[in-house]
Amino acid sequence: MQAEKIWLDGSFVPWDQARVHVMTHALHYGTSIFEGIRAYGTKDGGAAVFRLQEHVDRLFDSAAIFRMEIPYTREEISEAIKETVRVNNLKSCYIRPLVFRGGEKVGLNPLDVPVRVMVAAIPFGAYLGEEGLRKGIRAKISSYNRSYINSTSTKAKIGGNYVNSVFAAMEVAADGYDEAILLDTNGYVAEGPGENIFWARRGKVFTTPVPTVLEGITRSSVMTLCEDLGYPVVETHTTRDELYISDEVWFTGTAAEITPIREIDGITIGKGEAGPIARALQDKFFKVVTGEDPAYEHWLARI
Ligand code: PPE
Repeated sequence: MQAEKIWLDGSFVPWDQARVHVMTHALHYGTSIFEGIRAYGTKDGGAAVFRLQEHVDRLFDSAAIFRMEIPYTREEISEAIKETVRVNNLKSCYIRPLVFRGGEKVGLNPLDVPVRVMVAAIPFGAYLGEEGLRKGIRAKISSYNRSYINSTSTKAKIGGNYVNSVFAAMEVAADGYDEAILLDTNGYVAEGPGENIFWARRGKVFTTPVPTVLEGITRSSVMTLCEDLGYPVVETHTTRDELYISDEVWFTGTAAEITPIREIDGITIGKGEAGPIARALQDKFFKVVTGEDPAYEHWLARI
């Protein structure tokens, strides 16, 4: 996991020199916001960032929620993202912009701590494994709940929020599962540690409503692609047992892309393999992101 250069506070530095002080506020208190973005190699030999504008907009939304002022414009950040892919000679990759309270301070109020910005891009394969992408993964409901809506913020991708995800991920990994599913504080299904969740039952497709989960950009893309395939998606709350008896369940996320779930809590979902809707969605999604579907060219920022 390494690339040549990282964009840090407005210019490129060698990977090894992109360093911070150990007393950095964000390191102690999770006072950062970030994005996860993917670029894909396209069929014409180039590369394109998937839904760049939406990711940059969400980064600025996260900053507003977390009272951080990003010292660059949206255009400058978009350009930095594309340039980071270019200078590292990457095509398919994962891009991580991070905005953090970069000054040294002990004390919780960060409003006087300087904001720093970095963009890294790294080669990246299937988040939950190639086999997981193809055949489906084994998930487990975590005993940790997704943080209550007023504990932090569900709309913002705040570094500190992810401790909740890390607890769930560690717990189910220790039990031998590939990924966690978190319930919300009312006991309804919320999302994965870094993924939204969809399920299909009796020919209808569902996903959880956004107030309790991150408003995923892959989620919204998949909702559109689902509609194209003739399955308008219903946003609703559900219980863990409805997942058990669904025909298909899958995760969506920038990192996870569209990852089928073939087992939950030891119970086989559907036929225990990637189901037909998930497979059709994957097929369409990978065509879209690699520029093979002209109808969705507007989702791509060519590099
Ligand atoms: N929910 C959560 C909690 C979440 O972190 C993500 C993204 C999603 C849903 C899906 O959102 P979107 O990427 O816009 O479709 N998780 C990022 C971080 C993963 C990581 O391990 O780091 C990601 O997929 O990039």
